[in-house]
Amino acid sequence: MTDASKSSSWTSFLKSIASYNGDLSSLTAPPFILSSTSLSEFSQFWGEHPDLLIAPNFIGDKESLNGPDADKIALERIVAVTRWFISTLRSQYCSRNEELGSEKKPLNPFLGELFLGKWVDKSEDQKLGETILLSEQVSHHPPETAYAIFNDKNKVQLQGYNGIRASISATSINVKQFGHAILEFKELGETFLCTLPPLHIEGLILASPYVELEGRSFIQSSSGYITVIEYSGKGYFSGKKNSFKARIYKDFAASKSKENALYTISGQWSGISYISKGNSKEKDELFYDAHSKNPEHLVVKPIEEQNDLESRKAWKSVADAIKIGNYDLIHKEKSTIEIAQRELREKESESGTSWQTRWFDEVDVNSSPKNGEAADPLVELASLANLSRRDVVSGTQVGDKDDKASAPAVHWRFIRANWDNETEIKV
Ligand code: 0T9
Repeated sequence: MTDASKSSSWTSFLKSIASYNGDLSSLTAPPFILSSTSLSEFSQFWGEHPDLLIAPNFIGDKESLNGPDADKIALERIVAVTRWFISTLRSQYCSRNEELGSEKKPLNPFLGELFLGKWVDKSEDQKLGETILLSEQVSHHPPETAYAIFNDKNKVQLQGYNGIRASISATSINVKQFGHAILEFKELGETFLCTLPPLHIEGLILASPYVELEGRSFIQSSSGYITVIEYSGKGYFSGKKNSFKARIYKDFAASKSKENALYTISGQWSGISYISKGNSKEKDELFYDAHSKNPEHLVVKPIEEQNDLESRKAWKSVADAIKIGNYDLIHKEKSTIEIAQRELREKESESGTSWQTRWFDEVDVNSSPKNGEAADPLVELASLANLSRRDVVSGTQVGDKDDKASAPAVHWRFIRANWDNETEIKV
C-alpha cells in the first residue's frame, strides 16, 4: 500500500464516494488528489496532433468522391480520421497520469468559463497553418463543456461538447459520456461524427486513480464508411491496459458481421497499434505509435492578458493554493468563486434574465433548418450509423434502453459568427 492510500483523508474520501449522490464535483477530496486544472481545459486534448487532424484534407480533393477512385479515397480518409481519433486518446485519458503521477480531480468549471489558445504551424512547408481552440462552459449543473477547434487555412473544423454521468461500484467510478464530436472538411465536403466511449476509474483503493476505457465508440463518415472501436483493459483480448480493436466497414449494415471488416486495427491506444486488411488477426503494418510522437501543446496567452472569464486567470488563486497544498486556503479561494457565481445567478433571477452563452448555442437538430441553412450534420450522420439523435449517452443506438424518448434532440453548436464578431477576447 502507498502512504497516501493509508492516510485518513483518503479513507474518508473513499467513504464519501460510497455515499455518492450523483455529483462527482461535490466529493471532498484530499489536497494531494486535487488538480489545479479546470475541466474546461480538457477540450484541448482533441487537438494535440494538429497534423493528424488535418491529414485527411490532403487525401484527394472535392471531386474525388465523384471520380473513379471514390471508394478508395473515402476509405483512405476514414483510416486517417481513425488514426487522428486514436492519437487523441493518450492526451485525453493518460496525460494527468503521465504528468502528475495519477488521475486528479479537476476544478469544476463555472458557467461561462472560457479556455482558448492556438497551435502554431511548426512545419517547414507551412501547409498546416494555425489551428485555434475555443472552449466554453455552457452548463454548470450538470457540467457541460462545448468546444470548437478550427483551421481556416484548410477549412477544417471540429466541434463538440462533453458531459458525464457517473455511478459508483465497489472498486471503481463508472462514467458514461454525453455529447459527440463533429469533424468537418469543408473543402472536401466530407463530415465525420465521433461518439465518446464509456470509462471507469481504477486504482481508487491504492490512492492512485487512473482511467480505463470500455465499451465502444463510432466514427461515421458522410461517405458511408464507419469505424467501430472496441475498448478493453487488462485481462480482456490482449491482457494489456488501454487496448482497443477498431474495424472499418463499408457502411453500418456491413458492420453487423466482423467478417465484413475492410481493415482491422488493434493494439494499445496509449502505445503501439497495427493495421491489417480484412478481419485479420495479423499485425501487418504499424498504425500508430503514441510514444513516437509527442503531443503539441496549445499556446495560451499569459494570465495578465486574459479576461476574467478565462479559466487560468479565474482559478489562479485556487490553483496557487492547491500547489502549496494548503487545504484551508483552497477552500477559502473556492468559496470566493462560488459565492460570486451564486450572486450572479440571484441577480439574473431577480431581473428575469439568464446567462447568455458566448460562442455556442443550443440547436434542436429535429427542427427544420432556417432559410438557406443546411440541416445539422448530426441528422444525416446519426441515421447512417443508426445512432440516436437525442441528447442521450454518447453512442446510443436507436431504440436502445439509453435512447430515452423524453430526451430532446438539442445539442450545443459552435456559432462561428459569434467568434468573428468577438471584440473583447483574443486568442
Ligand atoms: C472530457 C475526459 C473527461 C472529460 C473527464 C471523469 C473525470 C471527469 C471527466 C470525460 C474529456 O474529453 C475526456 C477525461 C477524464 C475524465 C475525468 C477522470 C476523472 O477522474 C474525473 C472525475 C470527475 C473525478 O475527478 C473523480 C474523482 C477523482 C478522485 C478521481 C481521480
